[in-house]
Amino acid sequence: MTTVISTDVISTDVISADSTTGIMEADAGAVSTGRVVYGSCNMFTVKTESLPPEIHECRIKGKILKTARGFYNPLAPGDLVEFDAARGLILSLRERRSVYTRFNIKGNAPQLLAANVDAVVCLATPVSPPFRPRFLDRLLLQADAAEIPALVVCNKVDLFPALDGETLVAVEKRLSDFERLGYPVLRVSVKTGEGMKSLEARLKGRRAVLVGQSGCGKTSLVNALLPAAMQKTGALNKKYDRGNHTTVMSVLFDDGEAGFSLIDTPGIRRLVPDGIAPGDLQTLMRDFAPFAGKCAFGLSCTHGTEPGCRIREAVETGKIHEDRFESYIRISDELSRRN
Ligand SMILES: Nc1nc2c(ncn2[C@@H]2O[C@H](COP(=O)(O)OP(=O)(O)OP(=O)(O)O)[C@@H](O)[C@H]2O)c(=O)[nH]1
Ligand SMILES: [Mg+2]
Repeated sequence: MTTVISTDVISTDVISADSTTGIMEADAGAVSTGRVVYGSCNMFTVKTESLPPEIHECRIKGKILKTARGFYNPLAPGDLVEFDAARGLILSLRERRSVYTRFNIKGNAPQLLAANVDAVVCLATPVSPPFRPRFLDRLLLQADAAEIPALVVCNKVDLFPALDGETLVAVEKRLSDFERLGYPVLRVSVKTGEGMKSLEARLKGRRAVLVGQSGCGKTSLVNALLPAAMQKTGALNKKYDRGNHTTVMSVLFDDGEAGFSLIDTPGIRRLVPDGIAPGDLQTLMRDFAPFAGKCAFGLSCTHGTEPGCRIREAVETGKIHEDRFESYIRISDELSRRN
């Protein structure tokens, strides 16, 4: 069944395929290989890598394949699958080289946001919606835990003049702290085009997932960088100064010409880290790592009130931003409660 891809996707399902569904083992028929573009419930849109590409809608059913087990949703944009086009069935999932996930509290399982990506673009805004650096800490931590290179993109820099001096200094201080930690930080404006060329250059040859709060401009970025991918963008909800959750499912965009592809995701209000053991947090957070295990109480130090805590000392001497310490405490609490 060949169909035309609709880029104007409207669905109430936020990449929430039924966790009981799985992938049927292959048994017969002409097998093609394709990449998952998007999917909801038990229907996935798969694009072949042939020229010109074909788009097929496929179901998965039957026995759960090992690779799909344990996730809230069995497949994500970016997944490579074998499928039977005639029967519209996904037969098997190729091994993933990376997954960007978050922990889905309701489903009590990791939720796939994107698969087989080479970069995580963590999008932020100085204002509208407000700058939330601790949310960026989580997005970056998740990328580091998944060993996927991450970059911070601060969009809407055309709104910098609207910031009061104090807020501007606080935003710049945090952005330069991310740079100090080794994350590339790009300041861009989809509206004016500022910084967009250098972002494009960074994306060349990569499949990147865009993550960030609702309203920070993920879909606008896709529209600007891959114009063939005409997506809906939403005006900000004026009352709350935050996005309206315009995008409702993750979608892979590849116009075949740009030399890179992008996975747009729905705005995330909160990212609960996935796959991180509580004890690993201090070695995963880049600014904490040099001090990990060096406290008087070694790795068992909680960095609370213990004497000889090297981490608290690093916060006091400015080697760890106090906001990052706050992120650490909150994430550490969450991870401990779950384990
Ligand atoms: N001033 C300004 N506005 C922008 C810029 N980029 C995007 N916007 C606006 O911000 C609003 C939200 O943009 P979207 O692209 O829908 O944001 P999103 O991150 O995809 O939001 P969700 O799909 O809800 O997660 C729209 O009104 C855009 O026109 C920019 O660089 N400057
Ligand atoms: Mg969007």
